[in-house]
This record gives sequence, structure tokens and C-alpha cells, in this order.
Amino acid sequence: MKSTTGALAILGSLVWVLTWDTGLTRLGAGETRATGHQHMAQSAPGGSGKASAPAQAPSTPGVSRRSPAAEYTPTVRYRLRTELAEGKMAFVGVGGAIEGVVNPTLPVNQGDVVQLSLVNNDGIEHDVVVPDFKAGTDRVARKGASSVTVFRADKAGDAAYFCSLPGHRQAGMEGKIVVGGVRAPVAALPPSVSIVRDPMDLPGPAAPGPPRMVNVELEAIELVGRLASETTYNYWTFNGKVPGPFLRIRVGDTVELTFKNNARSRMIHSVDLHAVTGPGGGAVMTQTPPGETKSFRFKALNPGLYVYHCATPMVANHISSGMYGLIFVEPAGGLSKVDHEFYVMQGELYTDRSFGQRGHDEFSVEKLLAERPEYLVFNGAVGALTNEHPMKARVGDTVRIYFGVGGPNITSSFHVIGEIFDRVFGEAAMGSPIRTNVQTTMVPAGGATIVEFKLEVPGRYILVDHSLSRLERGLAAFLVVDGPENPEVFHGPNGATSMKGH
Ligand SMILES: [Cu+2]
Repeated sequence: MKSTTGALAILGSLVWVLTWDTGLTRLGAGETRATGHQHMAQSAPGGSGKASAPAQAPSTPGVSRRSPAAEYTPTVRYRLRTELAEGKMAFVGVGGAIEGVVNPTLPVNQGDVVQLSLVNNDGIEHDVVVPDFKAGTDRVARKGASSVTVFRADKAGDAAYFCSLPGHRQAGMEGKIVVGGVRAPVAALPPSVSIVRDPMDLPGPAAPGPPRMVNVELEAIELVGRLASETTYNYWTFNGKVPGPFLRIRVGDTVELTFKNNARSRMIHSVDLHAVTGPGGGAVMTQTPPGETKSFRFKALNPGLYVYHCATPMVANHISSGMYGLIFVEPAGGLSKVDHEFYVMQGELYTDRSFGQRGHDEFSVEKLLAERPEYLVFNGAVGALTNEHPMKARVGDTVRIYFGVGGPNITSSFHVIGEIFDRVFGEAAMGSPIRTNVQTTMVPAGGATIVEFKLEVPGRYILVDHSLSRLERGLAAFLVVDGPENPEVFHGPNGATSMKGH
């Protein structure tokens, strides 16, 4: 099943192992299931980082030249809490099919990447270990504390899990993991479409010349889209994709903006462009009921890369559901020529169910108001820019990324793993000094940046928000760079190169 390749990317001190699953993602019997066809796992405890290359040795170079797919979450997750009653100790399942089950049997498939979480619920020191897979959590003693381990279930059969503290296994803290042959009921998914905006989908530079009159049309479209490969969500979009279309004009141009709200919408929608000088950035004049059209005109006075978004109450709800995009007001003379330009935006979704569940997710206003998103994504969905539309370039190319944060709430520490930004237009401010040699640049909610760098070494680079907990909630994008090795710049031991040891 997990047949193809493995790859390593070093994130701080963690070594992650990536394998691709060519089959369909299996369906969950556990608390949650992975939603993609590729799985990333922390190296099994006890394995040295470097040696933790997948048991299934890669048969092809580890870079996603073909059908790259990524899922930064384990294939299957289980959570156990500890219980003490009448002198007996036990694990009790939390969530999903094992909720409330004492010492539940945990079904997984061979090759699954299993995340096992232990929540201390009795204030007595415990852990949970799975010796068959050389896995175990830390010991946690205080009530409410937790520890997590991740391992690959690489052997079929039954594997015991238990608490390794003296006497606890005998007192009842023992269960089993059954590897292989899991088939769970299929939850029905509504018909859905991809709402992912291809990061290559942006117009070229605005033509030089005198200021122009530019017509721009935006349409609010509500549709059921794929939030992850087996999860759907009712998105609200500009023109059917997230983010909305990349609008590109030149400073001094006048924009005649037509805003249409699709007749099938249920909501009023509008648009507020940060590039506009005037009340509400256009939002006042574009509050548009379903089936109607409004328009306004503005002159672009200030060059820069600006966020636009829906500004209909509850505004954060509309933004979170997908209503954001970028408008680039090019400075006179434009920007320098590069080989590739990409359009990437970060956003958050507040779903009623926790991250990684199969089926249809609904919106949670409570989570929105608490600013506790379940999903954080680039270009609208989990896997949008890893699985569906990875960015591609070649060694020697120069790359420019127009990066914005729709939000609505979370500031991004934008970073590319394995690269350094040669140039950053901080906060996308045109005319300010360009910063050079930047590792991570902060992009606020409702803000943007422009970064540029040259590619010297082939391999796969990963765009992240360096608040890396968010990687666990879907926030990653791939830039796949093909071309000749460059051992002078990057060279591993034993002849390993960027394309193989990755
Ligand atoms: Cu809206």
C-alpha cells in the first residue's frame, strides 16, 4: 500500500519521515483518520534521526517529481485517558469509536502512522508503551498532563500496549493494537469540488503606459468544497476559489469594480480592498444580496500588495470561510523580472468537529470567537499546495512569492524550510528599503509580503508558518526544485545529495 518513496525533512530536532500511499486513504475506526494519501510521521522513538528512514526503503528519488501528495498528520490517532477505580487501573478511550471503552482494542492497518496520546486523568504517574513498535510516551504524573507518541505499525498482528510503571500493567492497564484488515463504515460525503487556487494562477505584470481604466469583476459564490481529501466544508468564495483571483493593476490606474453575488447564495456578501482609499474600502457600497450586482470605482493611489476580503457581518466568519484575496498595485516601473511568480495565502477554518475527521464539517462560531481554529491552510484546503498544486521550479531560477494572510485572526511567521529569502518587501510596503537575507518574515492577518529568492540546490522545499504546531493542522506547501546537484553548496555524507537523502 505504502509503496513508493520516502523522504526526510529536518524540522528543528525532529526528523520526519514521509511516505506516499498510492491507495485510497482507509477509513477510520479510530478517533480520527488521515485525510490525504501521503503521511508524515515522526521517527519512531529509539530510532536515531538519520537512521529512521522508512522501513520500506525508497525505490525512487525522494523528491516529489510525480504525483506528490502530502499529509502532515498521522494516518490514525487514538487518545487514551487513565482511570483509577476501586484499586483497579485502566486506560479509557477518548473520542470516536473508542469513547468510554476500557482498555480499547485499537485497530490500525499495517504501515499506518499511529499517533497515540495519553491524558493523565488520575494524578498518578503513568505512561503507555508499545514495545513491539519501540514506542512509548513520556511518563506524566499530574492530572491533565499529556504525552504523545507516534510510530509506524510496520508489522501485522497484535501488539500489546500497557503502562510500564511497576505493577500498573498487572493492575489492569493493558490493551492491544490490532494491525491489519481494518474496515470501518463509510460516512457519506456531500458532492464537493476543489476550491483550491493554483498558485500559478496569476496574471503577468501590468503593461507599462499611462494610467488606465481597469474593469474588475468579482462574484461571491458559496459552494461545498473539499477541506481535506475526505472532509468537506461549505465555503464562501470570490469566483469559486480560495484565495480569490489575484488582481493586478498599476499605481495610478482607476478600477471599475463590479461585485456580483451569485443567485444561489444564502448570504449577503461584499468586498473591502485594502488598496482602496475611501470608506470601507468599498464594503459600504458593495453589500450585495443574493442575485444582485453592485459596483464602485476607485483610483489606486498607493503601490503595494493588498489583501481584499468580504466585509459583511459577521466579517470574520465570511473571511474564514474563504472570502479573501490579494490585489497587487504595482509601483511605477513594476518589479524586476523573475522566473516564477507564485500566489499563496494563509487562512484558518473554525469547524465544529476537530481536525482530521472524515465527513462534512460545519462552522463553529464559538471556536471563531475563541480564535481556536481547527484547520490552518494555504490556498484554502489541506494538501492544496502539497498534493494538488505543488509549486515547481528549476535550479538557477529566481522565485517571487506573493504571500498574504486572509486570516481572519492568525499572524503568520512565514518561512521556507531550506531556503533564505534573498529579498523581502516587508509588509509588502513599496518604496521602503528592501530587506535582504531574511529567514522568517512576519505577516499579520490582513497583511501581505513579497519574498524573492534564487534556487541553488534541487530538492523539495516546504513553505510553512514557523509556528509549527500549525503544520499539524494542514499548513504546508511544497516548492519542488529540479535540476543538477550542487555539491559545492549542499552535500551530505556518503555521497548523499539533496535529491536522495531528502
Ligand atoms: Cu461574504
